[in-house]
Amino acid sequence: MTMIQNPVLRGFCPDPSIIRAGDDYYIATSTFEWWPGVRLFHSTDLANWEQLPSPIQRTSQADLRGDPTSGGIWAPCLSYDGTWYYLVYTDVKTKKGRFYNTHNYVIRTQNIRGEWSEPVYLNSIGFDPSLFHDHDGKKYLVNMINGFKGILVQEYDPETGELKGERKKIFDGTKFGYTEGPHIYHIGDWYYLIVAEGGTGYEHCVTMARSKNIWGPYEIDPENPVLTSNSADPLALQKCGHADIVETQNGEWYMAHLCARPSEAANGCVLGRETALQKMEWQNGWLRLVGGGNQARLTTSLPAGIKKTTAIDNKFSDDFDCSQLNVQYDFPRIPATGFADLSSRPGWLRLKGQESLNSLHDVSLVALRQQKMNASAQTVMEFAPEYPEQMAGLAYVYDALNYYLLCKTVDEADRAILVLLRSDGGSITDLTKPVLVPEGKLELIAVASECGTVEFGWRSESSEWQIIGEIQPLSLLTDEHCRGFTGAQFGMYVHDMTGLGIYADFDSFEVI
Ligand code: 6LW
Repeated sequence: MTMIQNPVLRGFCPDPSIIRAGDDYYIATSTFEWWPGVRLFHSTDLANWEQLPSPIQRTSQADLRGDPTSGGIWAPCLSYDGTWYYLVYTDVKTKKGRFYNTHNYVIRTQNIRGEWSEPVYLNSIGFDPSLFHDHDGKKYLVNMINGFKGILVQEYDPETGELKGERKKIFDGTKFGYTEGPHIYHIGDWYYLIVAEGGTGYEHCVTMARSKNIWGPYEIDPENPVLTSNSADPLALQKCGHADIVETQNGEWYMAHLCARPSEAANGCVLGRETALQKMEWQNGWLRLVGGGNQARLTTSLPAGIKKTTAIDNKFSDDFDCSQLNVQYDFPRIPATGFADLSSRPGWLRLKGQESLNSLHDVSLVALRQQKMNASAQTVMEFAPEYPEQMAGLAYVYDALNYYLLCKTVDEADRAILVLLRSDGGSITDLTKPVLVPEGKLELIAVASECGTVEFGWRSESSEWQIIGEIQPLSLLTDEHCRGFTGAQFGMYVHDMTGLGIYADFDSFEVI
């Protein structure tokens, strides 16, 4: 690989924020209502990225219980002042209608792989906060104002943890509108303001403005947008926008930005919004794509003078012979500590049943984001339900309202059965007649395809695979259908609506 292949972070990794600390690069992206709310990745060559533990580890840092679908943590901003790493983030409590409740917090650490602080509340006036560290040591909070009313700046005092002094709107946005995702940089004589505009859909773009003074006035880049998508090419990255920039140790510049790879067959984005990188250069005091134009590319040049690492295999296979859950998993709204256990039955993941998947509170689901259209998820499970209100199996899910469930339960006559359900916007349909299944281990599989479909199957120990139900459309699990910001995920799931807290045991989970 002689180029960086985009997207660098595949499947459900939107709104990237990028920093460099010495020879190390980090990107933070958000997971919305999915705990832990923020994904953190590390790289030394910008091409290969490894996921690290999230800065958010405790519910005192983010309480996502009850958050709406695609609410929760939006667009975190990672920054580094040479001593402290900071993460500012919004917890979106409501986003319907006109009233957005968007609480902004900051946490910090001196060891990015270690423990982060308790949060300090900042404001709630708009989302996409970022922290800007000026050369003179001053720090500023920058955020959009709800209702897309412009970009707000206020000084932040790291000693007291409080915002102080004047609160000033420094920018109204450009003609592209929906101004959000602001970042300020002090480069040379200029303060550069980079924002996302056009809305986080197919019109998304990155625009720029500059000023000699942080408080403005800001002069708009005459060639905006700096980055956008080639909507005429179905194979090109789409929805490109929401960006952050980083300078390499050798003085080159890269832009990390949001992108998407819609599937025509699925009628939208199953993989959600993702993260890409573009090599940039300065021309007459403005930032431009290397090679010209403003359309995001599927490949971009590697950084000069940096040794390339070997590619990380993105096949996922977990046999639960471990003491901690893999950092790549996420869980709806709550950490897994209360319902997942690796010690009761060594080599197995034991999940305790709680509420059903359409709850916004306590759901037992261990999920992994889908990174490519041709993907299959497989698990081996043991589960002995006693009531029809108890169910466990394989979930293929977008959010609390949109999902497929292939689950074992019992019928009213106490017979063990497999059911295949679809929830579309919260309304649930049986996709097949219940299938009687034997005692013991069950293997469950979901096979998604770039043809825009998913097919489910099962087998018991030593028997042949059997298809269950008809082929189903993937359009159910798209950003467009769900009106969501996340992406499709596969997961291991159990619910117990009796409140008895039955558990299901999983011996393996694989997504290839
Ligand atoms: C994100 C913001 C946005 O915070 O959507 O439409 C939000 N734009 O930049 C969720 O990704």
